Amino acid sequence: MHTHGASSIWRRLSEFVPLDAVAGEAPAWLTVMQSAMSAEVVALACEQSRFDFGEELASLAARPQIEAADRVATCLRRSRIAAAMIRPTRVLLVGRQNVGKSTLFNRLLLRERSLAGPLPGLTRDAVCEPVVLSGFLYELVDTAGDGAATGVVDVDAIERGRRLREGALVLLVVPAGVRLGPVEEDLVAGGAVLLRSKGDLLATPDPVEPGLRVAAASDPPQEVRTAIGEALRRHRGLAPAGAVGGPVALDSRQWASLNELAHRMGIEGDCGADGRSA
Ligand SMILES: Nc1nc2c(ncn2[C@@H]2O[C@H](COP(=O)(O)OP(=O)(O)OP(=O)(O)O)[C@@H](O)[C@H]2O)c(=O)[nH]1
Ligand SMILES: [Mg+2]
Repeated sequence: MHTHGASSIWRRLSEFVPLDAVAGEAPAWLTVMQSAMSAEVVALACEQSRFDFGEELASLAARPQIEAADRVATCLRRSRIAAAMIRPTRVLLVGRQNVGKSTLFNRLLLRERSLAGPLPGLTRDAVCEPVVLSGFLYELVDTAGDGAATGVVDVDAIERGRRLREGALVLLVVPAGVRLGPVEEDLVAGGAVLLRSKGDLLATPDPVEPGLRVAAASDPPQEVRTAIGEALRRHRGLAPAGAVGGPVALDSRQWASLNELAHRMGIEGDCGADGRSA
């Protein structure tokens, strides 16, 4: 929200969030609100402005472990949802040349960022852009297609694309009706999300073909965004984005305290200090 210094709007905002709490060091929820890229993150920041995370942890630490363990586990679960909203997870669009990766990339960004067209090997180097899908933040990467390196295709770019896959979520793009090759089978076995592109080209779509089917070139962009956002969310086992119903860790300091408490209680705190899921 841009208030452009309009004091009346700023005063109205205080009805939703306690702006008088802003004196001194900026609280974590305010930093989150200032950099919010989606309505879901604003809802989360508003909700968190009403909790005191430090107090919550202190009260949990003071309870007998048997009582506190459940609440710490719940706090971790909620904190992971919050982390996925405010810290980007890298998602790579991977697949053979000409399968429609860049077309899909542009639809998800709602602008023509990557060059797309019928010539195979058009994308020669990775292009990264932030995008919010279903309320969760991603760093979306359009990569050079896998295929025979010809004079047109830059082998180094293909290699750079492969390196970017380390630790990233892979969205494997295979046209509808096309059988998966061994490389693609391996990617799916390794946890890639399978996406069937060019769904409009199949006269009679196979209802049992695995993978989410889209026609990025012709489907309304919002439908494509929702379908892919929800597929990623389900794949990651995340509850819907937005307010989470209780205090959560929002920055690296809060995450470190939460992980330390979880560790002391013998609970799996599988998030790093930066809030990323392991
Ligand atoms: N019919 C149809 N054509 C599509 C669709 N999506 C992409 N295409 C076409 O497929 C061709 C290749 O699209 P790109 O998005 O450039 O494919 P790419 O996978 O990025 O290709 P490389 O960069 O070579 O790896 C273009 O002519 C697109 O218009 C679709 O949903 N339906
Ligand atoms: Mg491309």
